[in-house]
Amino acid sequence: MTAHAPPPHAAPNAASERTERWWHRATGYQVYPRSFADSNGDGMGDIPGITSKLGHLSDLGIGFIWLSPVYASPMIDNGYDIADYRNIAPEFGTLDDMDHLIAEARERGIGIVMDLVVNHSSSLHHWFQAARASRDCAQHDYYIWRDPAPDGGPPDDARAAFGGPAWTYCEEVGQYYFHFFSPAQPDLNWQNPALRAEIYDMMRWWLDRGIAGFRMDVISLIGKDVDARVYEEGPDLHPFLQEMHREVLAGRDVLTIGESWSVSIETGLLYCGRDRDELDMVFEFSHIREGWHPELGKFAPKPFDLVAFKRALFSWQDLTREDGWHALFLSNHDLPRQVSFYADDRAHRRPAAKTLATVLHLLKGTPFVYQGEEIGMTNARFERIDQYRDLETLNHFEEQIAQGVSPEAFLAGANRNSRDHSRTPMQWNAAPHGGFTTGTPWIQANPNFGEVNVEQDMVHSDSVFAHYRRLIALRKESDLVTFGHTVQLMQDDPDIIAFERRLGDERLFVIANFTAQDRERELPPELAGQADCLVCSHTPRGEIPRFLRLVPYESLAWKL
Ligand code: TEU
Ligand code: CA
Repeated sequence: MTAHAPPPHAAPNAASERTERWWHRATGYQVYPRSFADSNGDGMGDIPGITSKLGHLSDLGIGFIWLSPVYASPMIDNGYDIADYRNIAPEFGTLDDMDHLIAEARERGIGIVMDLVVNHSSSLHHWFQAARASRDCAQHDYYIWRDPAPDGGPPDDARAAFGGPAWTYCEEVGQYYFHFFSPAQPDLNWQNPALRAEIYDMMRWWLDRGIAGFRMDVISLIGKDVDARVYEEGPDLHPFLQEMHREVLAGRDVLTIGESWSVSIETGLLYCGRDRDELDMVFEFSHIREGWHPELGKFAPKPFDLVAFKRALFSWQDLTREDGWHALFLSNHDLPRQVSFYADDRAHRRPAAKTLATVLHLLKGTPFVYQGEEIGMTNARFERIDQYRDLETLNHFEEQIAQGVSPEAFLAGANRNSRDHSRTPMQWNAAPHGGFTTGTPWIQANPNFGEVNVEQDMVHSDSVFAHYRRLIALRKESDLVTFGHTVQLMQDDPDIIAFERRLGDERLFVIANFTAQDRERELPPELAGQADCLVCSHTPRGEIPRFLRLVPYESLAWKL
């Protein structure tokens, strides 16, 4: 058992028939290492930088860090292309730095959840270097190879997620290899038992170093059948996850979160149902995809539809009412800044940032905060494509310009939804580059760092950080917030999110105005009356009125 884990005891919610686990009351915090804190002035965030900021994270009250990849990597996809699973990228530090971070975090009751990227490796991994040199080595079959089509072309016309074909030819062996992402990220062949054994061994090696669990990158791809052109949630996904549980996770009090872009309410409990012995929770994206254009994708965003967003979000609250568990998030390193995407990052930035938090943190599940979200960091608004760094944005730019999209139209989409908005340096103070580095950052800082930064936020009476701290503390104290079930109200209201949480005879009522105008709503008569205002974005209100008038982006939560 890890030091940060309190002893398990029975959950107060009899309906769940589940033992309480340490992560039920914990809030996660995602660190994107290259953009968090640079300790040596080379412009690149690093592990000693993270260790130096643990005070900030323990003030916030988080229970664990999800650390995006820090392993040895050529960084074609910023570390989601791993060349050595048992080593640290030199620009981020050493294994000793990592052990030190694990120990220092544990001192503060914070676990470290590592990113596990095992759908693919880097093409520079020694397995792939051997595999591409000869068909006769054991590692050749660690990857997915197929013979050319009769005309010499690729086996089929599958496209890669970052643009171009999903198959790349390799002269030395006269075959094509499959890569769901870039050619520098060849997919591992999970059908090979020796490969699976290597992965399990590596996972045990990390757990034995004292980490608190894994976030599993695109885990729903590992059971794929490329010949049937089934990639997501393929036939072997759940057998492999069960095997991984038996071989690695059983008997260890650690947290596992799987990332899946395909999981639905039909398949959700297959991953995290009580009797499945697979994962603890999944990152699912139905609410995120609601903000994307249905045909043209993320770089052609459509106006935000709150009703559709609520439908997606609350369908998972319903799904996990009796079984399973929900990973709650609006932001990560692949997504734009939430206050810019869902609300207002100018006139109403602080209240909007708080109100997004009020809603997410008062739902049932384990909430995740992405670095900088706790001070309301915003999208960057780049003017030129050369200010972007992300291969997804750059490759799609090339493809779409070739297809006749205008650069201005593409940039407008990228300024709304590129992955780089979440990757600009963390804004600590008003020093150059937001205090992230004394050198030149690998990607330019958001020019608003003078106004939006940790130091500034803390002195403000209207602090976003203080609001997050309050919400995170409330989850630790309150069984109602942790285990209560969720009942949505005002489903069809295009401007308001409202819901109740219920546990025994305790009730929490949450309401939020998602517009930049005042909104008045009549509330159900049984809610009106004296209540305890636990959370508010503006000023507390002593009782719940029959007719509630909310100012722009105001949110409130009362305990009845
Ligand atoms: O992302 C999964 C994934 O499918 C992304 O390509 C996603 O569709 C895209 O970012 C949305 O714009 C994971 C990691 O989170 C991401 O950073 C990696 O690039 C990707 O896997 C490959 O490892
Ligand atoms: Ca550095």
